[in-house]
Amino acid sequence: MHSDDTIAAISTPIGRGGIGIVRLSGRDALKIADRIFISPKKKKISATPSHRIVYGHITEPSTGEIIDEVMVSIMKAPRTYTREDIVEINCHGGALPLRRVLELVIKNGARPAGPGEFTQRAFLNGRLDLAQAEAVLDVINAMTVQGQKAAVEQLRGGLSDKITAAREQLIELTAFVEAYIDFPDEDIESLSAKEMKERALQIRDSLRELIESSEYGVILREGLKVAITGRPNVGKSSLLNALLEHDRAIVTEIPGTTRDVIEDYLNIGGLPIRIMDTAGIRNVEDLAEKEGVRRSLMAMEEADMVLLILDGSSELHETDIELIGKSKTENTIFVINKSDLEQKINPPSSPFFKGGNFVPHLGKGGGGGVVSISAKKGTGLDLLKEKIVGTALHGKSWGGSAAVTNTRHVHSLQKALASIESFITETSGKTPPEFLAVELRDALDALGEILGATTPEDILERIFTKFCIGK
Ligand SMILES: Nc1nc2c(ncn2[C@@H]2O[C@H](COP(=O)(O)OP(=O)(O)OP(=O)(O)O)[C@@H](O)[C@H]2O)c(=O)[nH]1
Ligand SMILES: [Mg+2]
Repeated sequence: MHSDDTIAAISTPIGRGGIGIVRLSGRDALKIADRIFISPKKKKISATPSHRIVYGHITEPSTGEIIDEVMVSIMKAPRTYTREDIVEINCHGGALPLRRVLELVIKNGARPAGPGEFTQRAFLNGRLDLAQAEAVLDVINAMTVQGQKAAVEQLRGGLSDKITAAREQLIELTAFVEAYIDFPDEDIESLSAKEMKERALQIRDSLRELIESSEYGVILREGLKVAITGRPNVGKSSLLNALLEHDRAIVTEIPGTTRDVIEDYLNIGGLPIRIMDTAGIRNVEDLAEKEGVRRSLMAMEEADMVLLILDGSSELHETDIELIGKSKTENTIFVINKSDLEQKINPPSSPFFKGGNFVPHLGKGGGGGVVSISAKKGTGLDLLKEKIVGTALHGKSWGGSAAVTNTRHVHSLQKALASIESFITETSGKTPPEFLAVELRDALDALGEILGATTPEDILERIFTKFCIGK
């Protein structure tokens, strides 16, 4: 059993703001607040009805010193975030008033909350299931409106409802299979093998649909890492600036301008993109540039997608050919820059393509294909953005929302799907019902992990420690 001792934390970001909140939750939250709060009419917090906000002063009881003028929100169990008594002290939003009020509540019996401990209590007390608890953090961390919408829907219980529905279908199916094990010769209401299979197929399809939605869902939540690479002076930094629509990176005509990886965020059609401009790749002696090249190669390795920039106004260089050879076909887009100048290399799709030296090296292009742009004039950028989204989603269309956004959920769904698929194969063979039931139980457990019903302790701990303190 988890404890219901009283935890406290500053729930707003540290810095200067209009207000800042010290939050208390637990058995003694009201009692502790009573010790340090004085209202003009000497009203006790514990005697105030729930879901009210009262005005007064936080006062050091031993000296009578007023620490801050505050509004205190009183929320009594069970209709609260944690299902425990909660008191929120709305202080002035400065580091000192908040820190001193927190110190005072701790001195008077509360203990500092760990990361995500309020939400963990909400989960342990049944206020939220695990998928909903995880969504709380996703709402806070969302990088695009679409990502935030998906998180709010998950917090509302949208995903949980779908998982619960699949679990209920599974439970029903398990009951039939188990009844068959227990009373094989009795004339009980039993589903024929064909009917069992049909039900299992339905469950399989709904799991598949959820897994499919995760293709873009996971990008929505985690963002897509895109590295811009190529040899020096091809226009990598110019492209970064053009995409961001401001001069983020230094651009000069001198090769070797960028030395370090420069990162920024970009929103392309609702997908959050972490875009990285890198040092131009070439053999150099200069130590700083050499390190830059090493980091470029690392960024290229780590990226989900690579934009390999080639300078269309010059012949393919040995380094270009080397980089083309190194690039992974499925996640590289070949970007031919400087289309405003006379072209020496052209993509096969270009009307200017004369079958020059381009074909043998690029062929049909990377998984993302070939796109011709001018970073300087801003032409071709819309097509490039389309290609980035298309490559990220493997050419599938996207409605802008996603039921599954979390890789942990994807893994559990895949486990459940594998079990259901084995069940389907085995119902067609001679597998004894005992074994069939095992497959269904495994699928049930895997889905239970998403909601927190069957999630191991260490995973639970890992989930909540990712939260900020005070949430
Ligand atoms: N005409 C033309 N020039 C361009 C274009 N894009 C970049 N340039 C020029 O090419 C030169 C190099 O551009 P950068 O963006 O610094 O190239 P880079 O690939 O970042 O170079 P390094 O950081 O040295 O690796 C600059 O003089 C740019 O103005 C383009 O589309 N057309
Ligand atoms: Mg550069």
